[in-house]
Amino acid sequence: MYAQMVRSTGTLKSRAEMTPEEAAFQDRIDRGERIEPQDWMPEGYRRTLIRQIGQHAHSEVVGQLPEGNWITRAPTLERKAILIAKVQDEAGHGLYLYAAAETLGVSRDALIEDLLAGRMKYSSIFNYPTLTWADIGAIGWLVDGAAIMNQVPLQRTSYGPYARAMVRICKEESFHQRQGYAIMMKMARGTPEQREMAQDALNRFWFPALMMFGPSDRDSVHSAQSMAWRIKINSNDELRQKFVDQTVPQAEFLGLTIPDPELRWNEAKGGYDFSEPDWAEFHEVLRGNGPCNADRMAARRKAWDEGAWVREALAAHAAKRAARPVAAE
Ligand code: BYC
Repeated sequence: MYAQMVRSTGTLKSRAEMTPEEAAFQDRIDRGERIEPQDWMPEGYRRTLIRQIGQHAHSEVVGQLPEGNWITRAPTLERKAILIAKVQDEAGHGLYLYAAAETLGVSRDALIEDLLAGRMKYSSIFNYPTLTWADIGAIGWLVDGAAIMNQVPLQRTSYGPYARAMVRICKEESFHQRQGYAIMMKMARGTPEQREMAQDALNRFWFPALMMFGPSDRDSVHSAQSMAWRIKINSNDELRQKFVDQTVPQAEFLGLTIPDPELRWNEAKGGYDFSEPDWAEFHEVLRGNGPCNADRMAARRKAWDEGAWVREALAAHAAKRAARPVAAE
């Protein structure tokens, strides 16, 4: 119902083609006003938000799986406590985002059913395995780092509930990024074997992290309309470039090598030139053929099925309370 039906061809409606309501709405966006749930909005705006916020919520929840995999194997008690807190934060982010999506008139159950039926996506990055402890460092450093790059501008997105959810999420993401970088520092300054693990994690996560920003601008289906509506503030390539420019000096500080022979500083543009990710691999992962897609969906289905009795109990309790005479309250 949502994801696959919202297609922008990259051509936007001209002012002359807009209805008076659409033109007034666009004026509000252009003035930088926030849109709130009770306000009139074009159906495409509502559906685009449901798609993006819903996918974002799913990503947070599925994103618990690769890191949750290491909670029982964290090397120290302190690392275990930190990782548990981080994974719990991701569940919280999912909750804020599902709640923001619900303000658009869609239920959380419907969104989850769309995910489980393959009608909605989640971020490609979570279809890669976490093979060593260094991967937990690389995820915090690169994956949360990429997430922050994408989400800081979204604090200024046009839809109020989404923008407000982002404020809190970004605060927590910066802690996540730092804990990942702290793990990488420890590993990079450790034994030769630990250093090798850190480099190997960077080698495996670098290009998947670049894919998190979405296809290149020339292939992005939704960017033009989403940017006109300020659902997105920056294009996919702009954010990818900023991420590379920010991350290369961090890798240098660690003494690690970014696995890209084409990476070099471009004085004229004031940023790095770098290789694009393998877009064929990206599309394969989106089609469900990444290394962990089947495992991730199986885990989500199991959690949904095993939680059915909790949902039923909560619904029964709420119905009982609603039926109770007011005087008895
Ligand atoms: N993975 O027209 P485009 C986290 C899809 S979680 C999968 O450029 P758009 C974290 C896209 O959906 C981070 N699919 O799309 C959690 C579209 O397909 P549909 C999650 C992708 O929406 C736990 C098609 O490709 N962050 O931080 O304008 C632990 C064409 O793309 C991906 C968010 O969700 C991808 N990487 O731009 C640690 C941020 N890229 O929907 C960390 C909010 C593209 O037509 N979302 N697709 O079937 C966004 O900013 C935008 O949705 C995107 C894509 C930049 C991701």
